[in-house]
Amino acid sequence: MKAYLELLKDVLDQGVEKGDRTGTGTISVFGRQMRINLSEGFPLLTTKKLHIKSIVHELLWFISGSTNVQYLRDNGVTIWDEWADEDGNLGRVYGAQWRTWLAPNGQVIDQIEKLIHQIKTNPDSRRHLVSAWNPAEVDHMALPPCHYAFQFYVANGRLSCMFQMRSVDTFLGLPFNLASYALLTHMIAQQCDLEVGDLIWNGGDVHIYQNHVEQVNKQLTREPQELPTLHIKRKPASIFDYQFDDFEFLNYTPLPGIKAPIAI
Ligand code: U5P
Repeated sequence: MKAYLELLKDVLDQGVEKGDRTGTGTISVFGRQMRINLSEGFPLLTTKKLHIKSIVHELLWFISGSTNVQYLRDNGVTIWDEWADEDGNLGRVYGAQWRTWLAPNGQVIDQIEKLIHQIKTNPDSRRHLVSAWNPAEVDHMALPPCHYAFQFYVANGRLSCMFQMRSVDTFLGLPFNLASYALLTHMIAQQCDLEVGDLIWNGGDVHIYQNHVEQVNKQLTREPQELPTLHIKRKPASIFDYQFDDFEFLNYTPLPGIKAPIAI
């Protein structure tokens, strides 16, 4: 994950001071890419400890199609709490767009089911794409999608994933997002009998919040450790049948966590 540390440095060095919706203030650059070879290890940050539980539960929750925080709360995951209404609802966020995109003719489109079917039956297709950015519903979401689209690619028996983020909280958000899409790629590869290839991240407004600069500088003094590996204990019947306990992260020995305030 040297690439991640280089990105932090790049934003600090090249970034401009920019105001933002939360009023916190950021240092920001526009347009960056990172490529991670998933066969070299699972990209969980090692220069600070990540809360793996939140990453796994959030992804299972997206895939389930749910847009209510109850499942997350039941599992001790609080990352979406700030945005939920009093009933725990978030509106038409990720789960809704991934699983129940509403077409004008009344059809309900399950993008995830379609995606897996396509990868299995027509791996060379250049249309392995899921979009969470739905202009018709973006005003009905507690938070418009930050990671708004992803595409898969199959070559030489390997599955690669490229995902797009319009807005990137490089210190707090990005490590989570990278791990989440890496996990999704491993799951889909398993379902489609493929090996994992590359994970490619594209960022639009890539920023470091002003109140994360001290933490970033601390992280930049740290040496990356060896990456962990992911072990999936069984092959569930479909992408919709994974459970939290199916995943084991072996040899994750990160340096201690670094606390930072989240901008809401
Ligand atoms: N954010 C992420 N990753 C996520 C969700 C949110 O980095 O998965 C961050 C965005 O980068 C931004 C904030 O800092 O949350 C959302 O604010 P806005 O871009 O909608 O104004």
